[in-house]
This record gives sequence, structure tokens and C-alpha cells, in this order.
Amino acid sequence: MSDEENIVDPSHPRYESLMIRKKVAEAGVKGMLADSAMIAHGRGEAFDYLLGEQTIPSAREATKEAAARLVRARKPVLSLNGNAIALAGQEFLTIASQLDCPVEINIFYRTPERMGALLGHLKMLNTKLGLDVEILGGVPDARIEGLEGPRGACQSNGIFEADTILVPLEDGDRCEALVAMGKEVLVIDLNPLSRSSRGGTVGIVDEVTRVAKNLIQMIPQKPQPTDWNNNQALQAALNHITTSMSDRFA
Ligand code: PTJ
Repeated sequence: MSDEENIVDPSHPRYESLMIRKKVAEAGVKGMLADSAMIAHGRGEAFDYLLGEQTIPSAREATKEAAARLVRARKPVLSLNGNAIALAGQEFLTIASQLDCPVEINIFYRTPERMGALLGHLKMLNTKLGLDVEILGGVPDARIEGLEGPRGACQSNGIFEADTILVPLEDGDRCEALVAMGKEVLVIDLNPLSRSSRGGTVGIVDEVTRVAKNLIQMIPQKPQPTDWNNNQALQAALNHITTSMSDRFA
């Protein structure tokens, strides 16, 4: 049992948040994460705190819209970075199996050591879950157009040819580049103001593990895509933050 499990009592009001933080810390020790992964996570935590650490109604609608577009897609792919795999690798493999699509490890800070650790972790989870999800990213043979350096590397039978991509915690440049390639980009990001949230086709302002669990429930229901207004949904998330903040001092 780790220090956190010993020290943090399950009755602690922020127990779940602390246990999610623990998952990130453990993945860091295993060499799966970028050096800045904790900083990115902390930024997410701050927004989640403001959202009340819950799935707000506009985020549930956005998740349903993403589920609908993934179900409709001709060639969907789940693009996974270090934080997403650390926090919800198991859930994303389950979603890929529901959709019968691959996952692709696509990381911003690409090193052979990290790729090896992330591939090994997903393969272990695939076996543990009794799944046979195709795990791409290890042998890139194509590039995301307009992105220089290792962060543009991708696989032709994955991200490059996909029509619809789910991107948790994506960076703004890559999100824009994928949209410019004509893809539907479904973003998971707790920051409603980020370039990814604003630039994607559908921005889900919610914590990645909650979104993954909600998608697992929604995908079998085969929801229908709508005429999605992304700006309106992001505005609803911002309104939720400002209203709930002012209510606290009322
Ligand atoms: O694994 P790599 O190399 O691809 O690197 C991944 C990180 C996350 C380090 C890299 O993409 C990065 O630096 O990200 P940013 O630019 O800091 O953006 C991270 C975004 O994700 C921020 O807008 C956070 O609010 C958001 N975020 C952080 N944790 C979560 C989250 N959104 C949803 N769920 C979270 N748990």
C-alpha cells in the first residue's frame, strides 16, 4: 500500500481527486509521463475544482455528442497521450473495443523510453481485460500535416487516415492541425478556454476519467449526432463556473 493510501482516509472530502493524483504520480515513477505532466494535471485540477468535481449538464451533452460521432464514424481512432493512459487507459481500451477501432499512442514529448513504457502498459491492460484492441503509435509512418518534429509523427492506418479522433488533453497546435486535415476532433479538456476546447469539433469540459466512464455507458445506446454548437457548450461551462462561484458567497 502506498503512502497516499495509508495517509488519506476515504472520508476525506477530496479523496477521489487525491486518488486520481496518485495514479499520475505512479505513472511518473514508471516512466510513462512527460516531465510537465504534473503541471498539466494541476491545471486540470484547478478547473475541476471550479466545476465542483462533477460532470456538469453541458459536459454530459458534449460527451453524448462525442459518443454519437464516434459511433457514426467510418474510421474512428482514440489518440492517447501519457496522462490519458495513466488516468484512464483501461477505460479507453474498453471504448475502443466497443467501437472496434484502434487506439494510437500520440505524445507531445516523444522518447523511445516513454513510448516503450506506454506500449507495455496498454498491452498489459489489454491482456488483463481479455481484449484484443489494436495499439498503434509504435511504428509511425506518416505525419500530421503542418507539425514539425516528433510530435507530428503518427501512423497511416491510425490518426492519419481517421475521420474522427478522440483527443484527451490535446495541445492546441495539434488539435488545429487535425481539424485542418478535415477530421472531426473530439476534445476532452477541463479548460473551456483552451485552444483545443475552442478549436475542436466538440469540446468536453470534464475530467478524463469521468468522460471515459460516461462514454462506456453512452456508446451502446447509439445516440444520434446533432447540429452541435461548440461555442454555446463552452459558454455554458464558463457560465457554470462563474455562477457557482458567485453563489458560494451569496
Ligand atoms: O504525454 P505527452 O507527451 O503528450 O504530454 C502530455 C501533456 C499533458 C504534458 C501535454 O499535452 C501538455 O503540456 O498539456 P497542456 O498544454 O498543459 O494542456 C493540458 C490540458 O489538459 C489543460 O488545459 C488542462 O486543463 C487539461 N487537463 C489536465 N488534466 C486533465 C485535463 N483535462 C481533463 N482531465 C484531466 N484529468
